[in-house]
Amino acid sequence: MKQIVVSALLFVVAGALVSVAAVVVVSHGSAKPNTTPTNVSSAGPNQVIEISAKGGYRPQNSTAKAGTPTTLKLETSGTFDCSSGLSIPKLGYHTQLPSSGETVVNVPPQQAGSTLTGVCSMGMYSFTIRFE
Ligand SMILES: [Cu+2]
Repeated sequence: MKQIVVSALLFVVAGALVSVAAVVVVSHGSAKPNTTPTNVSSAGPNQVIEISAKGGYRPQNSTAKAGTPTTLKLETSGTFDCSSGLSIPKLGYHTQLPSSGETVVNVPPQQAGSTLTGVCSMGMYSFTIRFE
């Protein structure tokens, strides 16, 4: 009888260890994409930054090169919320993005250490691009 209790306990402990191992593996797996900026690419002398708008902006934070002409591509896909009403105050830019499509904003070269912020029409969603 005692032996059954001991083996049941071991079974529970083993199960807990497997769960911990699974959590460690999963968290390591998801850590990588966050550190690699995949939404900024170069196209000849320009750089292209891609941001999607739907219930907010993704990614919320981007890092791009300073002193480089920049093409900002805003992607919408079935976007019917206020993130389609976009302002980039520093550029004096305001637009209503189509519910689905791609909108290009040409951004002149920015100074190192500066940031560019876009906000939705209600000021509740935003994205920030940092130039380095
Ligand atoms: Cu909003």
